[in-house]
Amino acid sequence: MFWSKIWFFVITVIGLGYLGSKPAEGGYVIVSRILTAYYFLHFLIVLPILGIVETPKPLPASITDDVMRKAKAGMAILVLAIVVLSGGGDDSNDEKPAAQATATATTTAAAGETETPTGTPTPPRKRAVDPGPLLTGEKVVKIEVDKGDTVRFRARSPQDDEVHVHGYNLKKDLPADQTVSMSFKATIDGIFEIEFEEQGKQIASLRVNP
Ligand SMILES: [Cu+2]
Repeated sequence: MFWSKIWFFVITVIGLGYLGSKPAEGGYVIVSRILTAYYFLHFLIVLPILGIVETPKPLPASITDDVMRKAKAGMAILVLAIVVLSGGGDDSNDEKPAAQATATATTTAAAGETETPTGTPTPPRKRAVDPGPLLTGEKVVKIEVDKGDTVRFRARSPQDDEVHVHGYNLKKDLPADQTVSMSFKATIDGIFEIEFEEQGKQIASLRVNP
């Protein structure tokens, strides 16, 4: 009883919304008046009367029972919907997982090959060497090592230049916009300038501790 009234009310509200966008003339006005009357009727008369005349459903044994029963029904509908949707989908959906599975299988196999140690005992894999700071000349980078260590850095310049490590008197060509790596053993202790030779710009300060 109540639910049928609810739908009447919903239709009334939607109808009023629609009519509100129409010009206030002719049939629109008449229908609007009827719907408006029903709108107020719903609150002022229908609802109070419903409270008196309608017979409530029997109380469930417990709230949990009732909720669980509805939840189960909801789950059944959800499962059904998923089955229908997945079954009704286009074929590309079916192919994707297969392709993925193949890809996964291949990568796993590939990974397996590289990971599997070969017959000869291999030394533990060395950690990737830190290529050192990237020197661009924006600021003078401080590099500090102990004597005997390896000095590593990279340099990059927007124009052709040459990297010059003073003291060690090492030079390396630096083509424009190319990152050039340098590494050498720190055999002389002291503080040395590293610069873009052509630009006469210091890019790093190398400190070799004795
Ligand atoms: Cu120089």
